Amino acid sequence: MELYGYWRSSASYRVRIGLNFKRLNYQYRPVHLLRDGGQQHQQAYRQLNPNGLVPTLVDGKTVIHQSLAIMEYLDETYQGPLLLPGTAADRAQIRAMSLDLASELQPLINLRVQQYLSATLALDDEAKKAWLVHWFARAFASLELQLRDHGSTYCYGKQFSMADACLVAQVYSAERFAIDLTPYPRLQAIYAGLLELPWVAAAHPNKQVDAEN
Ligand SMILES: N[C@@H](CCC(=O)N[C@@H](CS)C(=O)NCC(=O)O)C(=O)O
Repeated sequence: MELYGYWRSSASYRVRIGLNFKRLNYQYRPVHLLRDGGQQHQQAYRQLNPNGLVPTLVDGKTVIHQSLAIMEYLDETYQGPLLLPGTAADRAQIRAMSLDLASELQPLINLRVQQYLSATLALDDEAKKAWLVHWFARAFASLELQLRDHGSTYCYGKQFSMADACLVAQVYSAERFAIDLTPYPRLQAIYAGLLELPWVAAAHPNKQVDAEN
């Protein structure tokens, strides 16, 4: 398999965690989101991912975009520990938490949105920071309540799941943007524990071949 990604892309980070968790080997193909005007916009890459976003997974003739679709594909195609374990109700809860992070929050803080805020709406750095703080606070306040009801070591139940991959990647982004995490003690505790897991540690942005630390 080949994974097209970018070291500090949260969506790529989620999938790296998922691949490592399932102990699947893959070739990592870096796509630099800033260099050359953004390599995600180049024609050759757009043929793999019409959205011009990372990640994209190539598995033989199968090409998949959207990190959550990729992780569900891995679960349904390859043996090993499940990213969506449990009953239908458990899996629905795991999907709901994952979507809260990957589909409600992350698009609002994505590079192309940040670029639009600056270039088209002419927002300055202070206004852009206020935008980030607002959307992170709404999403993380909701997540903190869900973790109170469903989480302990992990986001949901007693097993690692796709929701944990999403949490790690989104909290990493929050740290990058210097978001205050003190109102979310459960989130912080679960995040700290997850970072110790070997399949999470190996997926960290700083450990990727394209990292620019
Ligand atoms: N919903 C998509 C989001 C993908 C996405 O937003 N990727 C970002 C990096 S985290 C990206 O490629 N941004 C490039 C850009 O905005 O031009 C997924 O989960 O795969």
